[in-house]
Amino acid sequence: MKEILHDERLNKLNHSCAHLLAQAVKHLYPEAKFWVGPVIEEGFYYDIDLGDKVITEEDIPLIEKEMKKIAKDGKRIVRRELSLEEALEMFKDDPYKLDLINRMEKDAVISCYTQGDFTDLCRGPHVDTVKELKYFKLIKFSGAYFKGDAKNKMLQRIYGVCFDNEEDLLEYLHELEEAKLRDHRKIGKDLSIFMTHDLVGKGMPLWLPNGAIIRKQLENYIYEKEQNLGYKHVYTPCVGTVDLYKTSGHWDHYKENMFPSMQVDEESFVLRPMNCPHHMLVYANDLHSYRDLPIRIGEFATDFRYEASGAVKGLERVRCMCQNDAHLFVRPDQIGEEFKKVVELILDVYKDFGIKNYKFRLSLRDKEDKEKYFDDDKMWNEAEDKLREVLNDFGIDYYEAIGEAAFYGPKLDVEVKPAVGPEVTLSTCQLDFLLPRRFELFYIDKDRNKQTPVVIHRAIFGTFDRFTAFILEETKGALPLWLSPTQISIIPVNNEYHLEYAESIASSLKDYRVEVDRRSEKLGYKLRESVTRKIPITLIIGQKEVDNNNVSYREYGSEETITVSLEEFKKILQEKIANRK
Ligand code: TSB
Ligand code: ZN
Repeated sequence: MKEILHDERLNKLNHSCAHLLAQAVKHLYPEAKFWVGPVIEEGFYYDIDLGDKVITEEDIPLIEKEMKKIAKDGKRIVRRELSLEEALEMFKDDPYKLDLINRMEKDAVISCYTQGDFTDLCRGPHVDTVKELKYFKLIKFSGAYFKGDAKNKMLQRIYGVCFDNEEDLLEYLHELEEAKLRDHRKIGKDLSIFMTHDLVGKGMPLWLPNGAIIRKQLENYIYEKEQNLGYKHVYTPCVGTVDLYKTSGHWDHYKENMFPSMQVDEESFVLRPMNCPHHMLVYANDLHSYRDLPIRIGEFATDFRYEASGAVKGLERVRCMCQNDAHLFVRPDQIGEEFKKVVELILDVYKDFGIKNYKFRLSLRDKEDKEKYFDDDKMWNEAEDKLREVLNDFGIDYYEAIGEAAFYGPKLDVEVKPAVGPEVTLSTCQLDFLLPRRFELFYIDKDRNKQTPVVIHRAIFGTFDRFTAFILEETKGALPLWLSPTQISIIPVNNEYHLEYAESIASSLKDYRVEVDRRSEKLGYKLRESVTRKIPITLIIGQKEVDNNNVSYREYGSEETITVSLEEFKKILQEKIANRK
């Protein structure tokens, strides 16, 4: 995809196109008032106050038409610098621009740009004339709260993009279409993987039977890996008392991400946003010697987080999620080794799933943000240095991000790019010197003294929700055999003659998720549907197969039909499953 934000020419074009959009909107809706219209990675948008009017699908072509008309007219784009008084006078009837002017630095240069009958407060830079704006498209629209705050008025946001030539625009639009087809929300619906319902609530997906199969397979897969690495799994409640979260520090540092508390008899509960406090208590339930460490407590744990309603997205960003979580309690001398094992596990899992496009991000605290991060420079410096040291020893490429750490410590996040929208974190591995102290955890060292363990928080899939969303997009819904809800579809060519044999094959494939297509539709129709449903293997059973007592199969994505004995077919299946192909 073209770099819009960081390419000087494209940046200017998109910036000017945002003004063109505003001008066209003003022509069509003279009452319109404009907040901000920045250039973003994918083009530009403008946030517009249209009173009670809500932009609809029908408005977009009209606005675009007006934009084309203005562009053709070819007015020059003229910059003018203003004194503060002039600016205040010029925009005196525009509360949004006044807000911007009043928040400008004292000696900032105030400028405006005029094109024909439209003037906007703006820093620039712009192209010389609107004539240069030829290859643009309005992409989408949505509501957006003024200043991103749900307590404020909802404005109308219109997104667009502008290029230098037609070829680039068409290529971009093509990529956009492709991305929409890959969007897990579409695939999730088409393949009946999950649903949402207003009565359940925003960001609270319901996993349908097909989705439940995928999730179970993922659980089995990672459980087996974790068993082999010495993890012990637990089940703990998805609520805790407010006191639990006060002890952990979440109440002070993570409250805005939590659902409000609820009173039951004398206890005040919260839906848990994280599982660490529960696991700390599990650790504290036993006495531990230095020889017992590391202790690795894992859980597939349901959490609830308050995510802004505009941010929730399919399975990728939800308010009710299930983490593939674990907390590793280690001695200080074990941090490096244990951290390395987690990174190895991440790499191992990514290899199994064929995930190649990802970035490691070292997420550090923002020293100024005293509200989010507990105030202990020594502890932070120690934790951040330790992480850097491990990463450098391990030799993995990473970049650093200030202000992205958890409140209790720095972390290594793995970032991936969804089909639509900005990057998200999948796996995470976090170092924590704080919570063990707050819960007064200890182990007995060689000299029989109490020592505080260090905790490593880690989630390999992140959440089953986000991971499933990602895998659906990576595979475009064509999941590998072992993960696929329906693994094999058996199509009798003619029910009258071939159904019985097809059924007998189905019974001998009881270890697999098999469907017999008994409908009296044409073969071509059934085959097409098997492909639409992205079923990995389709068996076609006709007279030849009945006569020779064998099977003919096609794999998803291939036109080739292969005929083998049933025994041979079973071997092929076993091999594919064993290799997680
Ligand atoms: C790893 N206490 C740690 C844990 O022990 C923790 O909760 N870390 S986290 O906040 O980073 O969350 C773990 C993972 O959950 C993230 O890496 C991300 O992949 C996933 N996640 C976070 N928020 C959401 C959400 N709203 N929807 C779906 N997945 C999410
Ligand atoms: Zn944790």
